[in-house]
Amino acid sequence: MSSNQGHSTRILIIGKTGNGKSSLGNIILRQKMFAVGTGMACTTVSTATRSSARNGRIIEVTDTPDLSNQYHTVSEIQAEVKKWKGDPETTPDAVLLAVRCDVRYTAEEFAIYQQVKEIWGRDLCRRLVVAFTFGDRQDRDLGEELGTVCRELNSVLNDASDKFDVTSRLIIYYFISGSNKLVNTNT
Ligand SMILES: Nc1nc2c(ncn2[C@@H]2O[C@H](COP(=O)(O)OP(=O)(O)O)[C@@H](O)[C@H]2O)c(=O)[nH]1
Ligand SMILES: [Mg+2]
Repeated sequence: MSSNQGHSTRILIIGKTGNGKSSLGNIILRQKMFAVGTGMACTTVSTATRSSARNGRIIEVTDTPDLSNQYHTVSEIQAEVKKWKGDPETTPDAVLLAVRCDVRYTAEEFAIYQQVKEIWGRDLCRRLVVAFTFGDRQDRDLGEELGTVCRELNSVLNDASDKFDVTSRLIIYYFISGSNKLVNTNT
């Protein structure tokens, strides 16, 4: 990840292949800068950072591969997560965990999230935002849906102090209009 340039906001997107990470990155940047997968193909094979300027602020988005597809040994996973975290000057302001809201959150997804948290450390939680994707396929009200989520997803939402959003646009709005601090975009 490149170094901070004054007002830049760094956003890291993580999660399972097919959960819409690259699409989310493109929404945030408002440009098609990340290749979006089709069918079962997982296009994102390595971490990539793209940026765009908005209201005088640089938004830097890092798209990542699915750790469970791309890496097989614990040390490979540790090295990748440490790369994502960077050093204190370059650590992302927000970590968006892409979770589909139209299908069940799986134990496998939870396990990989826990692994990331263990390597990154507790500091991950204050940067964490659950970015629900596939909102267009969800016909129930999200608030209602969240009342019935599984224990694993509840635990992730707890870690994120209930910072979640369906489109990510609001999150970015707060970043560029506010003081670069993470706030609950749902209030
Ligand atoms: N219906 C719908 N499809 C989506 C959404 N986000 C992504 N997709 C589709 O899901 C597939 C995987 O998306 P991609 O962004 O590559 O996911 P990634 O593997 O997590 O990077 C692509 O066919 C996208 O067009 C969404 O919010 N709604
Ligand atoms: Mg991708």
